[in-house]
Amino acid sequence: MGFKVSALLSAFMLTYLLTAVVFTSAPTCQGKDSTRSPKESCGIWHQDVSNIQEPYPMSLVVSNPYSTPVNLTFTTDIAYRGILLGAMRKIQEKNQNFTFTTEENPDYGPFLVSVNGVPGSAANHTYWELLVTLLNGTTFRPDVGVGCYIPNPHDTVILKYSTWKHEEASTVL
Ligand code: B12
Repeated sequence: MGFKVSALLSAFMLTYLLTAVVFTSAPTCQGKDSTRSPKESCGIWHQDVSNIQEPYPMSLVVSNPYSTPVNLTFTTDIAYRGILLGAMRKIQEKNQNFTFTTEENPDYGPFLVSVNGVPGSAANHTYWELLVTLLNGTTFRPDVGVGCYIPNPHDTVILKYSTWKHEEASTVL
């Protein structure tokens, strides 16, 4: 009888000890994570925030020689490496005196059709030209449209109501 009781007690103690060992050596969050990528822990993906970049400022000038005033200037913050179209939408949301429309081109994305109610016209050879003045004062004509251009910090983007010459339409513009 005494033997049975001590055997039972031993079995109980063994179970107790084994349980403790199993639980303490189970992969806790910290234990296992040290061998994993720092971004992943306990099956949760942690964003590496050290790499997130701040938005930056840019300006937008609407330039139409047939309007008064000729130039209207707007400013906005643009998401890190955000596209010009996004900045234009932000400006449109916040300013009553800036509106624009685009038309989707199957090859090149959005074509800027009108600004502040003034549309370009194939018949009159008019269009909204996209120009950019960099912080260093250099002005250039991007070789992509509003859906692809990624403004640099402090860019001044100019939407200029312009005309194109007939022969230009047969060259690379
Ligand atoms: C003619 C032409 C224009 C004319 C179109 C006038 C017209 N109604 O015919 C005008 C002067 C308006 C023009 C403007 C621009 N253009 Co352009 N254009 C061309 C060109 C030389 C020929 C297009 C063509 O007639 N194709 C034949 C017809 C039958 O095909 P289509 O699909 O109907 O052509 C239409 C489109 O090409 C569209 N279109 C023309 N340019 C652009 C630009 C963009 C971004 C979009 C979405 C559509 C578009 O207009 C054409 C007529 O409807 C091409 C280069 C080439 N050799 O192909 C550049 C080209 C298409 N244009 C280009 C660019 C960059 C522009 C501008 C953004 C330049 C600027 N910085 O202002 C602006 C557009 C601004 C805006 N408002 O969105 C680039 C596009 C590259 C890209 N990946 O985005 C190209 C490829 C030249 C280049 N630099 O390599 N363009």
